[in-house]
Amino acid sequence: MNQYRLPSDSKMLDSDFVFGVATSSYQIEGAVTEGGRTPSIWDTFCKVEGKVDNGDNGDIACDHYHLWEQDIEMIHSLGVDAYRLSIAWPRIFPKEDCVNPEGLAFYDKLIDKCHELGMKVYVTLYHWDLPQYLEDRGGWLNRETAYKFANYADVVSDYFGDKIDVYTTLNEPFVSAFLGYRWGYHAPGVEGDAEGFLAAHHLMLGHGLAMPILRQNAPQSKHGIVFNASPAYPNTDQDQSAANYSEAENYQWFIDPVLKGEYPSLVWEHQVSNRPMVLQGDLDIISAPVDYIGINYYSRNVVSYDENGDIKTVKQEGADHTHIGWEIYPQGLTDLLVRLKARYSNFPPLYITENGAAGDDHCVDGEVLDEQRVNYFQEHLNAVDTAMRAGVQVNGYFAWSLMDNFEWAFGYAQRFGMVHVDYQTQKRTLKQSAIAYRNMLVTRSEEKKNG
Ligand code: IFM
Repeated sequence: MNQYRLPSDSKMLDSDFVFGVATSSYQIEGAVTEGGRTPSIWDTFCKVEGKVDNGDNGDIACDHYHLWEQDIEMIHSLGVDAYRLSIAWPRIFPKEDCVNPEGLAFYDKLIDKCHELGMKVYVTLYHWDLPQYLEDRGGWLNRETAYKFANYADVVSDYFGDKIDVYTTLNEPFVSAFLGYRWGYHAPGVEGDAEGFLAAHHLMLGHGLAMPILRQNAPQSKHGIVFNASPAYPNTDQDQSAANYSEAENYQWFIDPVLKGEYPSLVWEHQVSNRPMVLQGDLDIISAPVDYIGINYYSRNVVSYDENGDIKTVKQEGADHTHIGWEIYPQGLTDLLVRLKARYSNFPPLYITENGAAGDDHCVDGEVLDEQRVNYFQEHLNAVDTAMRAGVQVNGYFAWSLMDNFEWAFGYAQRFGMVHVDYQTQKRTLKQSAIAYRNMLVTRSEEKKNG
């Protein structure tokens, strides 16, 4: 298949539906000691033995800090409407309360280039690279970090204003809080249920504090937040309540405070000894109106209870999995979108801000035949289309990721890119999945031109 196909009457082919690709700063930039940048929690975490596969780190990554211009041109060559990237907080504030003009200038020229080529820019302020000096004072366990985040959002949005088309406060607060401060798989590697919930609350508070500031500084831009979400399914008929709880912790804990101004009672009652300290007024701050919500979808969770009554995920042995071990389940994306619409009557405009598959890809004679990823994208595009036909309004779709990059605790062994990166030479090669995306987008724009 050299082109993804959508039914000709699909609303995804409308001219205002946004197609894009996504990346994040630590995963692609490298140049960790250049341009005035100081360490983030990921620089520190990568040095801890056993935390990242193969001892990998983001020191060089895709060297995007130096190759940004050719990368932006490559993104443009795919025919996308928008590029979703993140800003590295330690490039902007390398030291406490000290703004680094070089950091701002790096993103400024990159954003200018995107605009020059006709692409909109979606910028995430926090995609997990917390300055290490803030972690030294407790990181997201310290309420003060929420205020530091709001200040960082102020500086960035004051500088860029409406030049950034779409601002995202946080990417996947579930992952920052629970993988970083509850289970210890991600930086900073803290383990503890209460810590996880406290970090989650402070992240959400940071989001809420930033919202009015962003609106004030960039009144023409759109402002929102991005959540990862996995629908849950019971392994047996006895496991429905496990599935309900799994969804409550996985995404309702994060979305409910924004859209309902409360934490879901299922989790609140279950986690009595791990409840975060919620001060009066916090939920009003967190529930500030958002212009959109981004949803990142990769797979589903099939769950049951183990012998201790804890919820466990049950691997679907007969099913197809990607290289990272995640089940391929496109129906889950349709189900998720339909469930979100049913749960939140006030759900704002929605974007799929990430969707993609990890492969063990190889470049042979200049070609990367990533058939599984090609099928993955086609099936997930169909899944979005099906949800839209069921009445869910989706405004855009971003493939994760533009190019292979540093996949956190998995290092470079998991390749999520539509573009292959040779880490020895930094050569980029479009995989079949990118070619199929480009061909779909070229056809779409030709049809647009011909009315
Ligand atoms: O690579 C990550 C990304 O940083 C956040 N969402 C999930 C992706 C795949 O794990």
